[in-house]
Amino acid sequence: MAGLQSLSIPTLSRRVLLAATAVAAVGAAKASAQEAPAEKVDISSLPRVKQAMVAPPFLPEHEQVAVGGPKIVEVTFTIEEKKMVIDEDGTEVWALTFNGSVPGPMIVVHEGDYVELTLKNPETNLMEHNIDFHASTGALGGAALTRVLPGEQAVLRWKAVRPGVFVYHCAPEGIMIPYHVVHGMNGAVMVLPRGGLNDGKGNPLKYDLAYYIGEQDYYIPRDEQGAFKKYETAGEDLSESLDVMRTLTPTHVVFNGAAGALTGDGAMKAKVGDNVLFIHAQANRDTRPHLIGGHGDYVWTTGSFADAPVTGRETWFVCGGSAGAAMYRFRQPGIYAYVNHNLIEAVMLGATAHVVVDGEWDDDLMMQVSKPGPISG
Ligand SMILES: [Cu+2]
Repeated sequence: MAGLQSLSIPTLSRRVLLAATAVAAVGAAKASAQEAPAEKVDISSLPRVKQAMVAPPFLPEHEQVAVGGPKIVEVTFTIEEKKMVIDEDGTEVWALTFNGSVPGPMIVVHEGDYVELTLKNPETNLMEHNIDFHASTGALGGAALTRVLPGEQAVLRWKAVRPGVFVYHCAPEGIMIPYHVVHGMNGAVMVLPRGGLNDGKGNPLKYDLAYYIGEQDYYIPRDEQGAFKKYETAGEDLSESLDVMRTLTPTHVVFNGAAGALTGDGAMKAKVGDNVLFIHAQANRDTRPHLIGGHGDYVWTTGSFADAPVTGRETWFVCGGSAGAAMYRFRQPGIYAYVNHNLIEAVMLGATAHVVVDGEWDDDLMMQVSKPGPISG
């Protein structure tokens, strides 16, 4: 532990982060001058609901259109430092996780609701952790208020004032910020408009299914022979990991924690006619989702539901440190590959998922006019 602590850069990084916060505070003051003063809310009068977290690629049970007024949505994350296998060759990482999954579970609320998170860091863990919610406002996204050592817990409440899909991640201090993020400690929140999604022209958009894809870049150290190294405990890879991270060249780019996690038995499922919402989060690195054989009918490429979605996209951009959402109604059955369309990352580094779609084939949309055979003319 002493070794881990001494490698952080507390003073410098805190100054940089606090300076950034001060700039943000000035911006916020300017913006609020143009807005109506916020109504005082009596928190104690709001109903409380517990949201049970589920592992990705699934979303917790939720309504698309809010029922009733604002609520306090209570969620619990238990931090787990755990060894995970991340590819078919048995490559390992000591993942730092919220609730044991990479990415962490998705939280779904409506604009105007409050998220009340209990963050538990069991004493069996070795490191300090916290959480920065990009959807929240103030205190480094909550990171300054949620620093928990092993054996501690903290409770953070924040108001969901911006509709959209947003990343959250651990952000302890200095070098530990990227280290924790590239060891899996990130996830996403969806803040739905109270009336549900819409096309920006007043027409509601409902999904039949929703899936949550967390893209993770890993930087696994190699030994002299070029084989990926294995370690006995979480954090033991720190200095070697930092050397690989400095190259900015990931050894793995995967969906839901491991290459192949969303293929085969883990593949996403849908039927022809289903309107499927795909939420794609990347806490650290730019990406470009593409559904091979399909499209993005409606795409919130920046993740903001305050903006109208763009339509009819082939590939969309999700910038590092954000989440994006895309909706597609499946027209044909079959196995679709959902990829990061840097195809080197998709095929060689692991960023491929599958969607298995049942239903009737439509010859009008596509047919094989003749099978491959000898050239006849
Ligand atoms: Cu952490």
